[in-house]
Amino acid sequence: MEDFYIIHEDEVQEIRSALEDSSLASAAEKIQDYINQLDKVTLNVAVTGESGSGKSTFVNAFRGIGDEEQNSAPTGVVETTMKPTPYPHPKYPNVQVWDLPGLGTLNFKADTYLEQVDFERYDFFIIIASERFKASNVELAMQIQKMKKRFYFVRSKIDDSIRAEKRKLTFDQAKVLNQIRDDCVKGLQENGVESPKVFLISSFEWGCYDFPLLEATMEKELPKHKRNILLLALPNMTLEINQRKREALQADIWKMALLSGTVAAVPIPGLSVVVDVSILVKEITRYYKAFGLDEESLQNLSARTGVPLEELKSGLKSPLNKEINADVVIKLLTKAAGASMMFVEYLLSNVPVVGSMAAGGISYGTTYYMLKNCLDELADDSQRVLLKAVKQSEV
Ligand SMILES: Nc1nc2c(ncn2[C@@H]2O[C@H](COP(=O)(O)OP(=O)(O)OP(=O)(O)O)[C@@H](O)[C@H]2O)c(=O)[nH]1
Ligand SMILES: [Mg+2]
Repeated sequence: MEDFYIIHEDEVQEIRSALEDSSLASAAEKIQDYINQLDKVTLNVAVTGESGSGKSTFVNAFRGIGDEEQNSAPTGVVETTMKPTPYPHPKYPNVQVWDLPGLGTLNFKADTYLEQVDFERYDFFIIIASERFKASNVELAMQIQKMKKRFYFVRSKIDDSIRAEKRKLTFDQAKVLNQIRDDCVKGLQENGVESPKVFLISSFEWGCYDFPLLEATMEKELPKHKRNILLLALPNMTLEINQRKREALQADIWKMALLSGTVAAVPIPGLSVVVDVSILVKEITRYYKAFGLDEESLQNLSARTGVPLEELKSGLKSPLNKEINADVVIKLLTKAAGASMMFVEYLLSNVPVVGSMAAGGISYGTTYYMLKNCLDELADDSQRVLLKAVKQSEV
């Protein structure tokens, strides 16, 4: 059987323990709680650093939008922000990126600065410098540490530094990046940070340099229940993020299949499937949102990469890009019912507890199979769009 059909062992264990220790109804209730919580998880990211270092530009890039849109943080030669300003993510409003006043603006003293910006509120801090890190950056980092919060040193505007160095005949990108990194690390060490890590990024070339590493590090260091929201909210700028989004969403499929087959499930005429279609519509919409396939996200991607919108859209193959509603889901279930027989058999033999479920293993298997197909279709579309964006903008 293809890999496609195989459920991961962890997942089988999770399904077993959800169903074996309790009734189907209470397993469904637990899943419902989990889903309700998903909607409530908040993430507050603080962006700080010297004036002009690129804080506001970073805030916008983080949310996948440009610098000149309606809800963008103002960038460039503008009056510096005097108080912490929240910028909600356009699609995940529970994710807020806070543009903090630059160090130096509030008559900065590291100990009072954190009080002034309400440090308790943030999950972690990004400290940005566009040159070497100064003593004030370090002082702030130490205070943040004392408050038991995390921070990341980010050296911005790497594209600028690379462009300047490119004029030299002996240009070697890896070498230049190492020099910048070493210089930042040295500056931090001189100010008393023991083994500093510095991420080199460009807010204009979000998928390049150390951004993927920064993303992976932030995610790893967040508490478990906050990891997915960070991952799903991030702009789809690298194949790696795309793949990890796919995995994170896939890990929820069994829960959605189980839930949709219990609480408010009704028989679908002509099918041996009992399901609550609205849960499935919501879940597939969640995929669509996470992969940035909507018009607005594609427009933003086009603006950022300079690849024409139509060119990006030519990567969209799934009919789900046109509409996701109850009729569409019922059609997909009908299709899946015909094609999922082998999968259902596999499922029943590997996860026997599913077979004894009140709503029946067939319903569960069909729904699982259908969601997995939708997820793969949308993830593949998003991957194709991303490859077009990357390929063309590099030329
Ligand atoms: N090339 C390049 N320019 C950048 C980058 N990030 C910011 N800039 C530019 O640097 C300038 C200052 O950026 P802002 O984001 O406004 O900086 P800020 O830290 O918010 O500034 P204040 O709010 O005044 O403290 C703007 O002209 C940006 O376009 C980057 O990654 N690459
Ligand atoms: Mg600013």
